[in-house]
Amino acid sequence: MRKGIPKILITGGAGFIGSAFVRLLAQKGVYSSDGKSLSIIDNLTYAGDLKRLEGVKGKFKFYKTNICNKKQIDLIFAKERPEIVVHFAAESHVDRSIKDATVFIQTNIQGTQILMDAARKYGIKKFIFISTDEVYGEIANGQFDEGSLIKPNSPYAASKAAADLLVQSYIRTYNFPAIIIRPSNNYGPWQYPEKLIPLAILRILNGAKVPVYGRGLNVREWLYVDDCVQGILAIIKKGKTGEIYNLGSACESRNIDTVKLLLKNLGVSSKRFEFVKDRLGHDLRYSLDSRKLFKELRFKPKVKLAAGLKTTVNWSIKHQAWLKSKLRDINKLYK
Ligand code: NAD
Ligand code: TDX
Repeated sequence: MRKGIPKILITGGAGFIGSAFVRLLAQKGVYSSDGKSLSIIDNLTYAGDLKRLEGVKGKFKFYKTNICNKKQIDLIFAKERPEIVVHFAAESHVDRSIKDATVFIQTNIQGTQILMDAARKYGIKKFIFISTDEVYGEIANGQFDEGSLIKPNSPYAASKAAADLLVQSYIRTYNFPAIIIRPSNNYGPWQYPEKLIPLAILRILNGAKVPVYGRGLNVREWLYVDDCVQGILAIIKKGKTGEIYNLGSACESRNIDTVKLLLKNLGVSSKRFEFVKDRLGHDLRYSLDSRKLFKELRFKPKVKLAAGLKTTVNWSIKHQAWLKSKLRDINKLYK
């Protein structure tokens, strides 16, 4: 390891946000060029894809391992002796959790416990848990701050909330040096096209319509993925262990407006959507009060929704072969 560079272990580094974080570290040179101080654990589920890391090949060690495999995780920690763990790995899609919650309970809850136990055993300095705004549940007016009650509504959100609480219990019980980050809805290049924005783009590229749940009145706070990973890095550098940080963008938008903006960027008719059956238990609105991050750590996301969508559409058109390669899986999910 090069002097001054901490050994970092990233779980879920082949996923959408995890890979953006790895690319950011590469860009900032926050690891040694021999690839010895950065390791990734990812078992490459349907959502994992090493294509996202092709631009930074050779800069990291890769372990294709399930975070629920206690024995393997212990061996990796014994070998790598990481100082910082950034834990992204999760089952991340609400609609899949509504179909079957089993793997969500295993990966999101048990996987987090196994990682934390290994981190304790091998004396980790910082454990960053990537939670979500969904742990708070929905809010019609106002915003959630870090002290708000946790009241998740979907099986996905409940599994993340359980893990979030487990991390809090380790902080209290063992003085475990964890930081919890709760980002809002991410979007941007390389997102798996099961989520609203890349799914909408994929449907249009295939000559179909965008499915909008219910009447499209649900509100999400959209955070461009590059802003998200820069925020995470700022929190790793300046945040306090034992603390929770909301990471939102203040860019709220109703789904119908988000879809119409996308259609405009794609240069197709604003009518290329259809209202479809609503999601079960669909959360109406997420909204984060991120002043703790903005003021205490002086980090603020930069990319506004209109600009972020434009970049995402341009990237998607260039990478449509990648998006279309997921079509069969998406058609199975949404049949
Ligand atoms: P993703 O689904 O794109 O990626 C998840 C990655 O984890 C994949 O590479 C997958 O192969 C890996 N993985 C899944 N189960 C695993 C297991 N058992 N063992 C090892 N690896 C496993 O997810 P994402 O959108 O990049 O989200 C990353 C994290 O951020 C998640 O914890 C998610 O809950 C959280 N989050 C996501 C968003 C969002 O809008 N996408 C918002 C807030 C928080
Ligand atoms: O086809 C669709 N039509 C539609 O109207 C899909 C897939 C979604 N929607 C709606 C549901 C939501 O109101 O769009 C909104 C966004 O949906 P998703 O992209 O599935 O995201 P969401 O359910 O809000 O959860 C996301 O944000 C928090 C991520 O998937 C989570 O991983 C993260 O924790």
